[in-house]
Amino acid sequence: MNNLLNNATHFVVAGSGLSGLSCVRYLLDQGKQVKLWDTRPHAHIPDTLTIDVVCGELPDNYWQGMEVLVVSPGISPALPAIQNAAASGVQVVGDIELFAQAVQCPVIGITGSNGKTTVTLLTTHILQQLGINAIAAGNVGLPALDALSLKPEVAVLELSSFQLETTVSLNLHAATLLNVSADHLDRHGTLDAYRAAKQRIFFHARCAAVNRDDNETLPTDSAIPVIQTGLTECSTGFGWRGETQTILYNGQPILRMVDTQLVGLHNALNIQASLALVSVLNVDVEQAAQAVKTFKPAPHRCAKIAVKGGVTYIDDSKATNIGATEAALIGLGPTLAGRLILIAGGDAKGADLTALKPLFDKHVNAVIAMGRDGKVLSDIAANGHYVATMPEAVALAASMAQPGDTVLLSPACASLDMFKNYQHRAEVFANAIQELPA
Ligand code: UMA
Ligand code: ADP
Repeated sequence: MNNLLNNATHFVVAGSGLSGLSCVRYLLDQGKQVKLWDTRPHAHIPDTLTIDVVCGELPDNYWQGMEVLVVSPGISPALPAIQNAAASGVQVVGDIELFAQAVQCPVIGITGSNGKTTVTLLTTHILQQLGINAIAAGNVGLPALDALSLKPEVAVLELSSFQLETTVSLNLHAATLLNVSADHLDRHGTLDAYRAAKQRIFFHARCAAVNRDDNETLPTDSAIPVIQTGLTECSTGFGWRGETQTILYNGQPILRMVDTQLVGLHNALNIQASLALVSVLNVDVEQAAQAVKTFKPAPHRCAKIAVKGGVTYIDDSKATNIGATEAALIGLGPTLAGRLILIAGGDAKGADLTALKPLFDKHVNAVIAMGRDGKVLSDIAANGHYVATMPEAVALAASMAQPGDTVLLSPACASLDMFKNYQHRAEVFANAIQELPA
C-alpha cells in the first residue's frame, strides 16, 4: 500500500471512540485535513473537537475530495456507506495500518480468539523487567497511535480480527496467532472469514511463535521461520513436563507453574508464547522466564474472588466465547474435589453453543444460564436452569452448592445484552456473592 501519511491529505475518521479519537489527534498532529463521522445519530462527541463532525446519515457528496477513510475496529467495513466510499476511490484502512506506516521501533503482534490480553501484558512485563521500555497497545486498551507518542523501544500490540481486517503493511518482528475458536461470527459471517482475518497478522512477519499441536496457529505462508511451543516434552523450542508442571526450553526446565501467579494449561501455553516472542529480540530466555514470576494476571480471567460457606466463587467473566469457557472447564474441572456449578450465557455472537455439551457432561454438575442465548445452554445441560438475572443465578447456585463445591462464572458469551461490559458483569456477580447470607 502506498504511504498514506506521505501521500494523502484529506482523511475521514469513522467512529468517535478510543481509536477514532486517537486517529483524529494523530492526523491533526501530522497536519492533515480531518473530518469525523460516527454512524450513530446520538454519538457523544467531545466539545473540544473543532473539526467537521457528522453523526448518523452522511450528506450527499461527502466523499468528494476525500482520500482515506480510517474505520474504527468496531465498525464493519461491510457497511453500505463504507462500500460507497471505497467505490468512490477512497482508501479504507484502520488505525493499525496508520501505525504500521509510521512506527520506527520493533513491534510484536499477538492475536487469537483467547489469551491475547494475557500474552500482551505478560510479554510487555517480561521486556520491562529486562530493562526494555516496552509498551502494550492496541486492542488491550491504549490505541496504537497513542503508543507512538510515548516513544517505546518495543511496541507490543494486541490485535483483534477487526483490526487485522483493515491492516496490510504491518511488519512484525514476531507474531503469534494463539488459537482459533468460534467468535465474532456476527461480524465475519463464517469461521473461515474470521480465520482469514487472524492470519493477516503474518503478512510480512519475520518470525512466528506457533503451537506445534495446533495447526490453526501456523502461518499459511510456510516461508516464515517459526519458534514452537506446546504441551509435550520436546528437545527444541518450548515444551512441557506434565508431572512437574514445568515449562521446558530446548529440553531443559526453565519455569515451574507453581512459581508463577498463572494457573491452567492454557496459561502454560500463554507463558510459552510470550517467551517465544521475546526470544526474537535476543533476550536471555532464562532471565525472561524469571520475570514471569512477578507477573500479576489481569482480573476476570479465571480468578478466585470469594469463599463463602465453604463454596469457592471464580470470576471468568472475560470468557466471552466458547474457547475461553472450554479452557476454564478443561483447566479447572479435573482439579476440583467438589462439584462444579457453572453460570453462563449472554450474547453468543453467532457461535453454536451446543459445542459445549461434551464438556458440560464431563465436568459440570449444574448449568445456570441467562441472557439472549442462554436458553441453549440450559437446554443442553443434564441439569440446566434458565434465570433472568445475575443475582438470581448466584442465589440459585448458592442454594445448590455444598461446602467444597465451586461456582464458576464463565459465560462463553459477550455481556452486552445484559451488562455494560464484561467488567460490569463481573461486578454484578461479585456484589451478588456479597449479598449472600454468611
Ligand atoms: N460506531 C459507529 N458505528 C458502528 C459501531 C460503532 O459509528 O457501527 C462508533 C460508536 O458510536 C463509537 C465508536 O464507533 O463512537 C466506537 O468505536 P469502536 O467500537 O471501534 O471502539 P473504540 O472505543 O475505538 O475501541 C476500540 C476497540 N473496540 C472494538 O474493537 C469494538 C477496543 O477493544 C480497543 O481497546 C480500542 O479500540 C483501542 O485500540 C475492545 C473490544 O471490545 C476491548 N475489542 C473486541 C474484543 O476484544 O472482543 C474486538
Ligand atoms: P483475550 O484478550 O483474547 O480475550 P484474555 O487473556 O483476556 O484473552 O482471556 C480471555 C479469556 O480466555 C479468559 O476467560 C481466559 O481465562 C481465557 N484464556 C486465556 N488464555 C487462553 C488460551 N490460551 N486458550 C483458551 N482460553 C484462554
